[in-house]
Amino acid sequence: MAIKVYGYPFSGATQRVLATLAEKELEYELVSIDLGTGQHKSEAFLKLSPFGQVPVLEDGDLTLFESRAITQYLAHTYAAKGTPLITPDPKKMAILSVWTEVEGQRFDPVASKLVYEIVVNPMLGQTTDEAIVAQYEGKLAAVLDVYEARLAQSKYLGGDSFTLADLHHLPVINYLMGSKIKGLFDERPHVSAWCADILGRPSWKKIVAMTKR
Ligand SMILES: N[C@@H](CCC(=O)N[C@@H](CS)C(=O)NCC(=O)O)C(=O)O
Repeated sequence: MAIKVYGYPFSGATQRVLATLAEKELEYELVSIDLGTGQHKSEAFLKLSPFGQVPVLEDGDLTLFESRAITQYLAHTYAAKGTPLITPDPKKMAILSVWTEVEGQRFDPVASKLVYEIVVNPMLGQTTDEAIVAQYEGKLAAVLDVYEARLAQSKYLGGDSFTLADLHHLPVINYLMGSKIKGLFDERPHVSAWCADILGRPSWKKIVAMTKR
């Protein structure tokens, strides 16, 4: 049975899963869930995703929610296909896991808050709270200082090659690059080079093109 993704093209979490499928060169069917009409809170969808959020992945008899759990499942299950987004070496995998945790625990809560204030609120006709933006800019700068030090020593966050630790950042960085927050990435040379590298991957360009249709 083909892989199915229930998602919304503008959802960063959905894009994270689609980018992984593209890197793994896997075919899939995208089932559109319209967040605008509240389809994600319907009784039918809550059976797949109990918190009423996209994305959901179905692969045969397995149903998963939480984008980062889905990317890990895909990377392990289809290890032999496409880009190896994880490593079989336990020590290298532990380091990679440190940086996937850093993305989820340190980067995402701060960076996503900025995406909501600067990108999503204006789209919904709501105002941006500049005090919150200033506060979270400071928090993101502190996280990016750690990234700058890491990337001065390692080409990618998780190690020598592109892995899930880098991929998980793509949707949120892509949104912030179109905003005034771009400067925080640009002023750190190693972070800036890393962003250009990962955003320039053909797999990611495919996802961006899809959301512009
Ligand atoms: N931790 C979840 C977050 C998923 C998430 O926040 N999805 C958003 C779209 S990006 C959503 O469905 N929002 C609708 C809602 O929460 O009601 C994941 O990574 O999958």
